[in-house]
Amino acid sequence: MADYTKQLNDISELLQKGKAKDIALAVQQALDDGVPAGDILEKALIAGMSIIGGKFKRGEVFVPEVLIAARAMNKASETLKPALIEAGVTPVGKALICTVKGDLHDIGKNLVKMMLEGRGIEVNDLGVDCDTQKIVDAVKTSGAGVLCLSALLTTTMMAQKDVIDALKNAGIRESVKVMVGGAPVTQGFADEIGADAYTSDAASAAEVCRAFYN
Ligand code: B1M
Repeated sequence: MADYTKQLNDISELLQKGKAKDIALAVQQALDDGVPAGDILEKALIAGMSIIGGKFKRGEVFVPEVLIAARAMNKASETLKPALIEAGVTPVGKALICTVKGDLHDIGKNLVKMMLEGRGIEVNDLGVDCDTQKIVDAVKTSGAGVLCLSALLTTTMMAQKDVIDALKNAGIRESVKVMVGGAPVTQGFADEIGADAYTSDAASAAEVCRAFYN
């Protein structure tokens, strides 16, 4: 069997350095050379994103580096997508994400989204200032297994509780795992409102979310 280790490592490096243009070319070259699309996804892209996630968690890289790595990930994914579809490589699961009602902060949410995608999870982004009923409707129709709620304001974190209560009232609370996060949110608050998980950062959110699909 051919050894594509160097090519996969090079792609992972390009991702970590955020080289969006170069990574698209490298992924195309790897595909042309016969590297399986699933290996490029798992062993180069997701592996690279996990490394960045770990560094972010340890304070070794910061938001800008994560954002440019994520941009490179998106570029590489675009190139890879047709081959993945052809190879029948499907995401491990689907998640919904949004910033809750009244809250316009989206940088943290976007980071969480990118980290989830980097772990092979398909993410449907409902945006910011997201109406509670819209979230409930999306849970009903999307088939997502995990719902990720972000809140950055002490005045909006209660909207995370509103969503959980609305899911209960709609009789669909058990159909989805609810993850909460954002600067003012704590484990104690998450427990109080009946969330399934709280994480303080995007990399941990991706780890916990991925574990829900195992
Ligand atoms: Co606003 N803002 N802001 N703001 N803003 C804060 C949050 C604030 C702490 C600033 C301050 O006063 N020191 C303060 C909140 C105070 C409070 O509630 N206790 C505040 C305020 C008051 C406001 C306004 C009310 C200001 C005003 O208009 N008077 C207003 C509210 C608007 C609204 O939402 N309705 C407002 C507006 C804005 C801007 C639009 C100018 C801008 C947002 C731009 C944007 O997001 N596109 C903004 C910004 C940039 C900030 C600060 C400076 C930075 C937030 C940020 O992006 N951090 C912020 C002060 C600060 O945090 N230092 C502040 C970087 C980001 C990567 O971190 O979002 O925490 P964060 O995400 C982290 C984790 O929390 C976690 O992972 C991420 C990375 O690891 N995480 C999750 C997030 N979601 C998660 C979900 C998960 C798990 C983890 O699972 C589902």
